[in-house]
Amino acid sequence: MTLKLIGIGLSPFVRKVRIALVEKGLAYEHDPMAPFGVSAEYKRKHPLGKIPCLEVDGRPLPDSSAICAYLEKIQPQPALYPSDPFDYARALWFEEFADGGLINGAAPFFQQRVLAKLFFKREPDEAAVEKAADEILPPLFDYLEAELGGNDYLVGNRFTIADVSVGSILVQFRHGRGEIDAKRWPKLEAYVERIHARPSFKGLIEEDQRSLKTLGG
Ligand SMILES: N[C@@H](CCC(=O)N[C@@H](CS)C(=O)NCC(=O)O)C(=O)O
Repeated sequence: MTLKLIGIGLSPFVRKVRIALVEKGLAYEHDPMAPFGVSAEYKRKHPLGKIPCLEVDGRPLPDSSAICAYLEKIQPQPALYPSDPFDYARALWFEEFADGGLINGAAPFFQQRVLAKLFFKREPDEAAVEKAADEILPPLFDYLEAELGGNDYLVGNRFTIADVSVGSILVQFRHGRGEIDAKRWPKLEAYVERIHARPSFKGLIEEDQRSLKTLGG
């Protein structure tokens, strides 16, 4: 079976899939396509024109959540989804929390402070960053702080797709010089340090840093 992942590594959703691939020890080919002005041919694979898309023996499978669920079926160990029914559903919820909420607070940091300059040759809109920092992120960080409680991980106190999803979005935030106030969110800050230090995250974060340097960031 051949796996080919389409999508630039700087995307948090591509990173999420790559972390799952690394954690599971699955070999794959990588086409680092950026999601700007995508071709009609790509839209036949992913009708929303977004990244990532995984090709399995040439068959397209769009969307990071669908892809990660597929990877779990073909390579069940190490498991990224809990077996307990409630924890399983909570892990899925955190995927949605990351994709449908946290990304809206993290993306302005990356878009304004990294992409604006490197790809769009314009100055960052710091007001958009400030709005994300002051209005969007604090209630979401409060929620994560409370959900972590005394645990090292978000669900069932073991590393799951919840941590892959949330952690990958927070890589974006950090690439955009976002900082979690350790006085206000001490558990979240320690959690992000812990998750980002995992070899799967660390290797990809370092790869991002090299790409950003090459691009001139
Ligand atoms: N729910 C999707 C989100 C994918 C997504 O939003 N990808 C962004 C890049 S980070 C994208 O392709 N944006 C281009 C666009 O929306 O046209 C997933 O999990 O795969």
